[in-house]
Amino acid sequence: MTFIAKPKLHHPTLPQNALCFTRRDYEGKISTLCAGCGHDSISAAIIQACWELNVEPHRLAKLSGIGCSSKTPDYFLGQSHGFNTVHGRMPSVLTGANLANRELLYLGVSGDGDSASIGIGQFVHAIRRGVNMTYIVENNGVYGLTKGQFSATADQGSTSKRGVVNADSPIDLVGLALQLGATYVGRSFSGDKAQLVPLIKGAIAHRGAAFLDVISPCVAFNNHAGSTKSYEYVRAHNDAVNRMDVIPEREEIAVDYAAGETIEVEQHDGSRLRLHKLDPDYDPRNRIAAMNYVQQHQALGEVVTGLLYVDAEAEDLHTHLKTSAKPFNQMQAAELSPGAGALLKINASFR
Ligand SMILES: Cc1ncc(C[n+]2csc(CCOP(=O)(O)OP(=O)(O)O)c2C)c(N)n1
Ligand code: SF4
Ligand SMILES: [Mg+2]
Repeated sequence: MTFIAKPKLHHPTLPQNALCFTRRDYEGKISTLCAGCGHDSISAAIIQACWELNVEPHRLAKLSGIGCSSKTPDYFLGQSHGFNTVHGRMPSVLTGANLANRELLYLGVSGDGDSASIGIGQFVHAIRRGVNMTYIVENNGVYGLTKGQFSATADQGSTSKRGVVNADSPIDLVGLALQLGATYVGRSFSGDKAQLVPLIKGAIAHRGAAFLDVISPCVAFNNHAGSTKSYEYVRAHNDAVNRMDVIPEREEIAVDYAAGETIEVEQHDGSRLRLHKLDPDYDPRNRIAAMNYVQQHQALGEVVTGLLYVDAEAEDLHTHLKTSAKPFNQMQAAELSPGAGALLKINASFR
């Protein structure tokens, strides 16, 4: 993987978070993506979210597949654990890592090609199992790295840079995630940092499968008239249902909206999601209503964004499997291998 290291100089006046880290401490190497690529804005939003949440870099594991989007973990959180897996295989590697050590925060970064084509089987199972993770798809409607072929999320009737019309129906990853039981689902736009940063913070604070579909224009292959994933199209058709603030435990609420204009959702870690309603009828606590709303507005050509669904009482895979709370790397050999007697007992229980 090509990369350029960043100079280590820090300006002494840079603001610090509660851990005395500046934003620079959450950066990675210099990006080699095309200037203007939406993916770089998502990296910046991840850096901002982790800095604001006071995430200890060594407590986070970032995993990805293959693609321009999957290269981005090299460009943020340079002091965190990282695993650039095989094309479409990030979800199973993330699931395995999570089962071995539940004490880390897991961030999966993928592309629409990586997750909606070769990796779709992996994507759906990680979501339906409720793996505790933040899963971000940087969705540009094309395979950017391999020169701009339509991906499975490209809208029917949208055109390629050369004018070829896409005849296939698109896969809507938000609709899939909702149907599969994801317990935190959002959609955003790489060009809307004010919406994206709190969505990422809420996803990291969420326990369970958190999925974010982030429309991220590919300036090299999919930013022309006729594309539905261009900067211009998304700005013109963005239907934001809410705006969110993430309020850490015990912190005062800074902005007060009138009654009826907000919904407050408390998450298991004590943080509160404060949702300012932009559509007065939209309630993100209702999965079926969310599915209907997204489908109806999509049919009108709108791009529905915001926190679309949240289940604050969500459980995760560890709860379902009743796994040990102790990470494998803290167990001694005797705990990891209870011996032949224990195996005989397990075998006997199946007879
Ligand atoms: C097994 C395998 N098949 C195909 C490829 C070729 N390949 C590399 S990236 C890619 C698609 C990437 O698209 P996407 O996930 O949307 O990422 P983007 O570059 O658009 O961010 C493909 C098909 C590969 N690397 N490995
Ligand atoms: S080819 Fe597209 S997705 Fe890849 S870096 Fe360039 S603009 Fe971004
Ligand atoms: Mg893509």
